[in-house]
Amino acid sequence: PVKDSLLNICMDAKHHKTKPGPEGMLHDQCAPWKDNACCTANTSSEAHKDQSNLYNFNWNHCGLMPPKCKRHFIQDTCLYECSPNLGPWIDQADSSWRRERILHVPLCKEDCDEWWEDCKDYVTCKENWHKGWNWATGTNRCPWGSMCRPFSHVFPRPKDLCEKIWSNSYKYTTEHRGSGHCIQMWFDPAQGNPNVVVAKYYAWKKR
Ligand code: FOL
Repeated sequence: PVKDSLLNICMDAKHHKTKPGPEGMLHDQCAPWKDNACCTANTSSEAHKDQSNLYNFNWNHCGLMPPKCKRHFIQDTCLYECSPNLGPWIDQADSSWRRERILHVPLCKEDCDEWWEDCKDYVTCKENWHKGWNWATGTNRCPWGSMCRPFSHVFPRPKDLCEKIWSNSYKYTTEHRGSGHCIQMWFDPAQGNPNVVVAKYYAWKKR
Protein backbone atom coordinates (compact mmCIF):
# COMPACT_ATOMS: atom_id res chain seq x y z
CA PRO A 1 0.00 0.00 0.00
CA VAL A 2 2.68 2.57 0.81
CA LYS A 3 5.41 3.26 -1.67
CA ASP A 4 8.35 1.76 0.24
CA SER A 5 10.92 3.18 -2.16
CA LEU A 6 10.18 6.63 -0.68
CA LEU A 7 10.88 5.52 2.90
CA ASN A 8 14.14 5.38 4.81
CA ILE A 9 16.35 6.85 2.10
CA CYS A 10 18.94 9.61 1.71
CA MET A 11 18.91 12.19 -1.06
CA ASP A 12 21.82 12.23 -3.50
CA ALA A 13 23.33 15.55 -2.45
CA LYS A 14 26.65 17.03 -1.37
CA HIS A 15 27.25 15.42 2.04
CA HIS A 16 24.60 12.72 2.38
CA LYS A 17 25.45 9.07 2.96
CA THR A 18 24.21 6.67 0.26
CA LYS A 19 22.00 4.86 2.79
CA PRO A 20 20.75 5.77 6.27
CA GLY A 21 22.10 3.90 9.28
CA PRO A 22 23.09 4.24 12.93
CA GLU A 23 25.90 6.68 13.73
CA GLY A 24 26.48 6.23 17.45
CA MET A 25 27.63 9.79 18.02
CA LEU A 26 26.10 12.81 16.34
CA HIS A 27 26.94 16.28 17.59
CA ASP A 28 24.65 18.23 19.96
CA GLN A 29 21.51 19.37 18.08
CA CYS A 30 21.89 16.57 15.49
CA ALA A 31 21.93 13.86 18.21
CA PRO A 32 18.19 13.05 17.82
CA TRP A 33 19.02 11.34 14.49
CA LYS A 34 21.86 9.14 15.82
CA ASP A 35 19.93 5.83 15.63
CA ASN A 36 19.24 6.28 11.92
CA ALA A 37 20.87 9.10 9.97
CA CYS A 38 21.89 10.28 6.51
CA CYS A 39 24.70 12.41 7.97
CA THR A 40 28.10 11.40 9.31
CA ALA A 41 29.44 12.51 12.70
CA ASN A 42 31.73 14.97 10.91
CA THR A 43 28.82 16.59 9.01
CA SER A 44 26.88 16.86 12.29
CA SER A 45 29.68 18.77 14.00
CA GLU A 46 30.30 21.03 11.00
CA ALA A 47 26.57 21.88 11.12
CA HIS A 48 27.20 23.71 14.40
CA LYS A 49 30.10 25.91 13.21
CA ASP A 50 29.84 29.54 12.21
CA GLN A 51 32.18 29.03 9.29
CA SER A 52 31.52 25.39 8.48
CA ASN A 53 33.13 23.64 5.53
CA LEU A 54 29.79 22.13 4.43
CA TYR A 55 28.97 25.00 2.04
CA ASN A 56 31.39 27.68 3.35
CA PHE A 57 28.16 29.44 4.26
CA ASN A 58 28.30 32.45 6.57
CA TRP A 59 25.20 33.05 8.69
CA ASN A 60 26.72 36.33 9.95
CA HIS A 61 26.63 38.13 6.60
CA CYS A 62 24.88 41.18 8.10
CA GLY A 63 26.42 41.05 11.58
CA LEU A 64 26.46 38.38 14.27
CA MET A 65 23.41 36.14 14.27
CA PRO A 66 22.12 35.88 17.86
CA PRO A 67 22.25 32.37 19.43
CA LYS A 68 18.47 32.12 19.84
CA CYS A 69 18.12 32.55 16.06
CA LYS A 70 21.18 30.50 15.12
CA ARG A 71 19.89 27.39 16.88
CA HIS A 72 17.06 27.20 14.33
CA PHE A 73 19.52 27.34 11.43
CA ILE A 74 21.57 24.59 13.08
CA GLN A 75 18.41 22.51 13.52
CA ASP A 76 17.47 23.10 9.87
CA THR A 77 20.95 21.91 8.85
CA CYS A 78 20.60 18.79 11.06
CA LEU A 79 17.20 17.93 9.54
CA TYR A 80 18.42 18.61 5.99
CA GLU A 81 21.67 16.61 6.34
CA CYS A 82 20.57 13.83 8.72
CA SER A 83 16.89 12.99 8.18
CA PRO A 84 16.12 9.64 6.47
CA ASN A 85 12.42 10.62 6.35
CA LEU A 86 12.34 13.19 3.56
CA GLY A 87 11.94 10.65 0.71
CA PRO A 88 8.42 11.72 -0.37
CA TRP A 89 9.79 15.22 -1.10
CA ILE A 90 13.04 14.36 -2.91
CA ASP A 91 13.17 16.03 -6.30
CA GLN A 92 15.74 16.38 -9.08
CA ALA A 93 17.96 19.46 -8.69
CA ASP A 94 19.65 20.93 -11.71
CA SER A 95 22.61 22.33 -9.84
CA SER A 96 26.37 21.97 -9.77
CA TRP A 97 26.59 20.86 -6.14
CA ARG A 98 23.82 18.29 -5.73
CA ARG A 99 21.83 15.87 -7.90
CA GLU A 100 18.77 15.85 -5.65
CA ARG A 101 17.05 18.35 -3.37
CA ILE A 102 13.96 18.49 -1.14
CA LEU A 103 10.85 20.32 -2.33
CA HIS A 104 7.74 21.32 -0.33
CA VAL A 105 8.45 19.38 2.89
CA PRO A 106 5.38 20.15 5.07
CA LEU A 107 6.97 21.79 8.11
CA CYS A 108 4.99 21.86 11.37
CA LYS A 109 3.49 25.28 12.09
CA GLU A 110 5.18 25.64 15.47
CA ASP A 111 8.65 24.90 14.06
CA CYS A 112 8.25 27.61 11.43
CA ASP A 113 6.57 30.16 13.70
CA GLU A 114 9.23 29.80 16.42
CA TRP A 115 12.05 30.05 13.85
CA TRP A 116 10.57 33.32 12.57
CA GLU A 117 9.84 34.67 16.07
CA ASP A 118 13.42 33.99 17.28
CA CYS A 119 15.00 35.49 14.13
CA LYS A 120 12.70 38.43 13.44
CA ASP A 121 15.12 41.02 14.86
CA TYR A 122 18.17 39.67 13.05
CA VAL A 123 19.21 41.18 9.72
CA THR A 124 19.82 39.80 6.21
CA CYS A 125 20.32 41.13 2.67
CA LYS A 126 18.69 38.24 0.79
CA GLU A 127 15.39 36.37 0.66
CA ASN A 128 16.77 33.27 -1.13
CA TRP A 129 19.96 32.08 0.59
CA HIS A 130 20.70 29.46 -2.11
CA LYS A 131 21.60 31.81 -4.95
CA GLY A 132 23.14 35.11 -5.93
CA TRP A 133 25.78 35.70 -3.26
CA ASN A 134 29.17 37.30 -3.80
CA TRP A 135 31.65 34.43 -3.30
CA ALA A 136 34.80 36.43 -4.21
CA THR A 137 36.31 35.95 -0.74
CA GLY A 138 35.47 32.23 -0.56
CA THR A 139 32.44 32.73 1.66
CA ASN A 140 29.10 34.32 0.87
CA ARG A 141 28.87 38.09 1.20
CA CYS A 142 25.93 40.33 0.36
CA PRO A 143 25.79 41.04 -3.38
CA TRP A 144 26.55 44.56 -4.53
CA GLY A 145 23.56 46.86 -4.14
CA SER A 146 21.70 44.67 -1.63
CA MET A 147 20.90 46.09 1.79
CA CYS A 148 20.86 44.50 5.23
CA ARG A 149 17.29 44.74 6.53
CA PRO A 150 15.46 43.10 9.44
CA PHE A 151 14.14 39.57 8.90
CA SER A 152 10.65 40.91 9.62
CA HIS A 153 11.02 43.16 6.54
CA VAL A 154 12.60 40.58 4.20
CA PHE A 155 10.24 37.84 5.49
CA PRO A 156 7.01 39.58 6.62
CA ARG A 157 5.37 36.35 7.81
CA PRO A 158 6.70 32.99 9.07
CA LYS A 159 5.58 31.38 5.79
CA ASP A 160 7.87 33.72 3.82
CA LEU A 161 10.90 32.68 5.87
CA CYS A 162 10.33 28.93 5.80
CA GLU A 163 9.38 28.72 2.13
CA LYS A 164 11.64 31.29 0.50
CA ILE A 165 14.96 30.98 2.32
CA TRP A 166 15.88 27.58 0.80
CA SER A 167 14.00 27.78 -2.54
CA ASN A 168 10.80 26.05 -1.35
CA SER A 169 12.49 23.19 0.51
CA TYR A 170 9.65 23.67 2.98
CA LYS A 171 5.94 24.27 2.68
CA TYR A 172 4.32 26.20 5.52
CA THR A 173 1.43 24.25 7.04
CA THR A 174 -1.21 24.73 9.73
CA GLU A 175 -0.56 21.16 10.92
CA HIS A 176 0.67 20.82 14.48
CA ARG A 177 3.64 19.03 15.98
CA GLY A 178 2.63 15.48 16.92
CA SER A 179 -0.21 15.34 14.35
CA GLY A 180 1.63 12.84 12.17
CA HIS A 181 0.94 15.10 9.19
CA CYS A 182 3.91 17.49 9.33
CA ILE A 183 7.68 17.17 9.58
CA GLN A 184 9.35 18.35 12.81
CA MET A 185 12.79 19.99 12.85
CA TRP A 186 12.77 19.64 16.62
CA PHE A 187 11.88 16.42 18.48
CA ASP A 188 12.70 14.47 21.61
CA PRO A 189 14.22 11.14 20.50
CA ALA A 190 13.04 9.42 23.73
CA GLN A 191 9.69 8.78 22.00
CA GLY A 192 11.32 7.79 18.69
CA ASN A 193 11.52 9.89 15.53
CA PRO A 194 8.04 11.39 14.86
CA ASN A 195 8.89 11.96 11.18
CA VAL A 196 8.85 8.22 10.40
CA VAL A 197 5.02 8.09 10.44
CA VAL A 198 4.78 11.41 8.58
CA ALA A 199 6.84 10.02 5.68
CA LYS A 200 4.62 6.89 5.66
CA TYR A 201 1.47 9.01 5.57
CA TYR A 202 2.69 10.97 2.53
CA ALA A 203 4.22 7.90 0.84
CA TRP A 204 0.73 6.38 1.04
CA LYS A 205 -0.84 9.43 -0.58
CA LYS A 206 1.76 9.34 -3.39
CA ARG A 207 1.54 5.60 -4.12
N1 FOL B 1 18.30 23.54 4.36
C1 FOL B 1 17.17 23.15 3.74
N2 FOL B 1 16.07 22.95 4.48
N3 FOL B 1 17.09 22.96 2.40
C2 FOL B 1 18.18 23.18 1.63
O1 FOL B 1 18.09 23.00 0.38
C3 FOL B 1 19.40 23.60 2.22
N4 FOL B 1 20.52 23.84 1.48
C4 FOL B 1 21.63 24.26 2.11
C5 FOL B 1 21.68 24.42 3.51
N5 FOL B 1 20.58 24.17 4.25
C6 FOL B 1 19.44 23.77 3.63
C7 FOL B 1 22.84 24.55 1.27
N6 FOL B 1 23.11 25.95 1.15
C8 FOL B 1 25.19 27.73 -2.06
C9 FOL B 1 24.50 28.50 -1.16
C10 FOL B 1 23.82 27.91 -0.08
C11 FOL B 1 23.84 26.51 0.09
C12 FOL B 1 24.54 25.74 -0.81
C13 FOL B 1 25.24 26.33 -1.89
C14 FOL B 1 25.88 28.32 -3.27
O2 FOL B 1 26.99 27.94 -3.62
N7 FOL B 1 25.23 29.29 -3.96
C15 FOL B 1 25.70 29.90 -5.21
C16 FOL B 1 25.06 29.24 -6.42
C17 FOL B 1 25.49 27.81 -6.59
C18 FOL B 1 24.72 27.10 -7.72
O3 FOL B 1 23.47 27.02 -7.65
O4 FOL B 1 25.35 26.62 -8.65
C19 FOL B 1 25.31 31.40 -5.22
O5 FOL B 1 25.09 31.94 -6.29
O6 FOL B 1 25.24 32.00 -4.17
